[in-house]
This record gives sequence, structure tokens and C-alpha cells, in this order.
Amino acid sequence: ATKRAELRVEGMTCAACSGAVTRALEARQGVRAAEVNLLRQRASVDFDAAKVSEEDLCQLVEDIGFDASLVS
Ligand code: 9UX
Repeated sequence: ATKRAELRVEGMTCAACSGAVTRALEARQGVRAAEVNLLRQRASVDFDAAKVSEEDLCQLVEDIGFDASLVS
């Protein structure tokens, strides 16, 4: 089943940061789409809950150097 997660992503300061977060999320197996809003410091992610979890999504954003937490 497809779910949507809203993440707070802190530390993005330019469009290349938000682009890197988008690419990292979309490269993950199970992620269908990701939209990252630089000014709002948020990411909306559509994902297959059978393949990836909210915690995995936060962890992968953290792995590329940003703070991430689940909003909903
Ligand atoms: Mo922009 Mo972000 O020059 O890690 S890529 S600050």
C-alpha cells in the first residue's frame, strides 16, 4: 500500500541541498515520489510501506547530512 509521510528536514540552505534530498529519497527502493520544499523545510514522500518505513526515510536524509524528523 502507498503511504505518504511528511518530514521536517532541517539544515537545507540552498536549492542544491533540497535537490540532493529529493534525489536521495527518490533513489530509495520503495519511494514512489518525493517533493522537497526548501523554504518550508519539509519533504512529502509517497512510498510503499511494504518496502520502506518512515524511520528509513528519516535515516537516509540524516545520512546525507541533514536533520530529519517525522511530522506525520
Ligand atoms: Mo548549497 Mo547545501 O551551496 O548542503 S548544496 S548549501
